[in-house]
Amino acid sequence: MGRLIVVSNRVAPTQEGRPAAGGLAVGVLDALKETGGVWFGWSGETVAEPAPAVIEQQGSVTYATVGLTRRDYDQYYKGFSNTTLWPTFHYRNDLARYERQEYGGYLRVNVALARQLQPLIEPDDIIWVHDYHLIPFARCLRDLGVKNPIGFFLHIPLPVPEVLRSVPPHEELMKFMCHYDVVGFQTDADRQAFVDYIERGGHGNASEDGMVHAWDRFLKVGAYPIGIYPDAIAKASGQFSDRKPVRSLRDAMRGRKLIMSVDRLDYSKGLAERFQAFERLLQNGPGWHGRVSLLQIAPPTRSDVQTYQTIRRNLEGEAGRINGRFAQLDWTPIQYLNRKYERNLLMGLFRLADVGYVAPLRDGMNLVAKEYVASQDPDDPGVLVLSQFAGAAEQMPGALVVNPYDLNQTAEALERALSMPLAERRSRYEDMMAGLRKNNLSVWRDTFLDDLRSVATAASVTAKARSAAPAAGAPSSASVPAPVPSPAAKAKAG
Ligand code: ADQ
Repeated sequence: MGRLIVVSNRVAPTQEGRPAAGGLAVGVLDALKETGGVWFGWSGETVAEPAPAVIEQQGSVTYATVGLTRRDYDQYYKGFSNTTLWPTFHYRNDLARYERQEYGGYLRVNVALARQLQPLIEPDDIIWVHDYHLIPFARCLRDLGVKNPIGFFLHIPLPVPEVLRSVPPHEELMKFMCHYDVVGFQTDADRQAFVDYIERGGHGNASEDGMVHAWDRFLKVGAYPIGIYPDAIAKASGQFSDRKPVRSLRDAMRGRKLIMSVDRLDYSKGLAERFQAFERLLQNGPGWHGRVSLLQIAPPTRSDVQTYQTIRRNLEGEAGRINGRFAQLDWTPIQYLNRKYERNLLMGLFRLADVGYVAPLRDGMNLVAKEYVASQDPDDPGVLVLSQFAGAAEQMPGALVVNPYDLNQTAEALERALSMPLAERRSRYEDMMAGLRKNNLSVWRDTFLDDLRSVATAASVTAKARSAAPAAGAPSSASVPAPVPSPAAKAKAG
């Protein structure tokens, strides 16, 4: 069996134990360590001149990283990826900006990265590309003659067609997506948004078995919700629950209840609304004054993008305002920390919290929701309050699901979570743990890769059959993948 090559914008820090804030990094590294393989992408450094990939072997994983020039970084990463795609895909068109030059940079970097990867690819490898930075990547590899199976997984939501169409090159982007053999989304709603775009736009159609035929391409499209390893997290949280920082927090709580939130500092995470719903809890329930605190951990990311600077200032203002309104000499309602924590320690902190408060305005999945549940003490578990707009809500029936825009409803859910009897907490926890075990991270990886292998095998069988009997004609059903000439080969043939 060939190697797995994972391609993502950013290759995570390779030193063990270093905090990796970001769900993709956490999910991909865990998945890759088990199978072994190559992880290719940006090193996180900016360089004066492009240089060949730096190769580093660590255990079963080969890291191949490249630097980006300042211009590439500005146009591809900061520009089109994070100022056009990220906000729009999270339904924040109001924060999105489109610049044609930045889109040009996005395409240029995809081509350059594909050129850097191509010499490292062996004939039996399968290639798994991740996330919105790299939508055109399969097309770029095909242009270079790469024939290997290539799959794509989108970690963030895909918006409905009306919203997607606000990105000027939307059609080209969706066409690029169709150059993959398998395209995976976090939820069925995201998968449906893609199918709707294709079908309502008259670009093609989908069949019952998940195959899509569009722009002369056949591909498999499905929902592959990302998971975690709940038992490993449960073990780590138990082991770390006695570490010094966890003990200090426990002592500082002095018997008060703890609501905890952990997110990258991002406007999609709904942090201001979260603070305001907590404020509503205190406003409507004076009995909670001095008896409950909210701990919000939110390390800054993308700090050089303007909207991220604005949100940071706003949140500091909100936390200060709410604390000023309610704080007592010996009680600060909101503790707001802008830092990363070592992963296992974070799980130990989760175990201490009575409520896991995960209320993004939009989120592809949200791993924190899953990690919080897995970190709980089975004999005395906390309660998850979860936004209906996180992909995780499709999968976590034991959570108290809220609309984060409804501050009263969210405050009521917090109140209910804080007061929930043990028997109900246990039963909700057990339901969710069963689901987390059933759909763990290996299931995510293996289901996706099995689909990628079988679609690729079916395509090559069809290709062989066709070349053996050219008169046999086109496949009789849309569910049979057709062989796909690369755009370069097509151009030659045409
Ligand atoms: P993110 O938007 O980064 O991921 P999320 O899924 O919550 O969101 O993952 C964050 C990860 O970073 C978690 O594993 C968390 O423990 C870790 N983390 C966060 N803050 C941290 C801190 N202060 N210190 C240490 N670790 C921290 C994207 C999509 C999500 C999708 C994931 C995975 O936006 O919707 O769930 O990819 O597909």
